[in-house]
Amino acid sequence: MQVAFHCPWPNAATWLAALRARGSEFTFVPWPEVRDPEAIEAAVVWRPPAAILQQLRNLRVICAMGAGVDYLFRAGMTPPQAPVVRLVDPVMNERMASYVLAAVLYHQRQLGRYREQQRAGVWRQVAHRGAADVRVGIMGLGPMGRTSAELLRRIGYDVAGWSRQPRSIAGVRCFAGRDQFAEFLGRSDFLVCLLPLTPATSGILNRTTFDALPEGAVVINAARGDHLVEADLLAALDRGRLAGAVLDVFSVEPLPKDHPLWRHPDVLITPHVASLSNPGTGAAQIVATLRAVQAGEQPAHVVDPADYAPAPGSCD
Ligand code: OXD
Repeated sequence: MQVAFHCPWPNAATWLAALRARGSEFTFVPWPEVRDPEAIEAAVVWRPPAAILQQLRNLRVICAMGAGVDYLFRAGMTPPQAPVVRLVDPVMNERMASYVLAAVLYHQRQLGRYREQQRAGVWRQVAHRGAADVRVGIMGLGPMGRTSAELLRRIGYDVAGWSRQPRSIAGVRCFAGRDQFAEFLGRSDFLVCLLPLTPATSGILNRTTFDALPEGAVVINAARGDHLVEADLLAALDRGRLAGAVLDVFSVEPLPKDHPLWRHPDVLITPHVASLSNPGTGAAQIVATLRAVQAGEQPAHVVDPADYAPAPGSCD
C-alpha cells in the first residue's frame, strides 16, 4: 500500500524513519515526491493544504498525526469516503496531564508572583490554598481529559469534569451536557479546556462562560485557539473577573508578535507544546491503523464526521 506523508514539523524525518521502521510493508512517500496520486491509498498528515487531499482520490484512510482533527473537516478538505483516524496515545495523554498540573501549580503556588518578586529582589511569602481547596474543572473527558482529571485527583485536587455524554471517573464529579454547564462552571476555580474543536465548542471560552466562573478563576486552554474568544478573555482579565490564563494554543499560530496577549501580565503563553505527538508511539499506532485498513478491518479511533458537521456535536 502506498501512503502519502505530509508533515511540516522540524522532526518530520524522525517521523518518516519511525513509520518506515515499524511499517516496512508499506511505501511511505513524502508529499512532494508523490508522482502518481491515484496510487496512494492512505495519508499520514498534519494540517495538509486542501490541495493535497483533493488530489488523493483513492484514499482508504487518513491518519492524523495528532489528537485534534478539526482541520481535516474544514470545507473542501477531506474526501468524504476516507475515514479519519486520530492519535490516541498514552504518552500524549500523560504529557497533557503534566501540562495541566504545571499550569494549575503555577498559579496555586504563586510562581509567577515569586518570579516578579525575584526581579525586584523582594523576599515576601504569599499564602496559597492546599490542593483539596482548589476546585479544578476539566472540559472534555476524552483520553486526555480523563488522564488529567485522574492525575489531579491523585494529588488531592477537588476535580470535576464536563462532557457531552455522561461519564464516570472515580473520585471526579462528572457533569454532562448544556443543562449542567453552569453548575460545573460555578465550581471551577481553574477551568481547563481539553475539548475537541467542533461547531458546538468553537468560542465556548467566552464572556458568558467567564461570568459563570467563581470570581478570580484561572482559565487554561490547551485544546485549540478557536475555543477562546480572545477579546473576551482580555476584557475579563482587565476587569478582574479572571485572575489569569495559561494558553498553549491560539487562533493564529505562531501568535503574531504584536498580539496583546503577549504583553498581558496575567497571561502565561506556551507555544503549542502541551502534548506534542511522539514519533515512536505515534508511528506504532498509525502502522496498526494501516494494517487494519489493509486487512479490511475497522481501525480504532475513527472520528465521527457528524461531530464536525455544522450542527451541535461533540463535547468529549
Ligand atoms: C494535537 C495537537 O492535536 O498537538 O495533537 O495539537
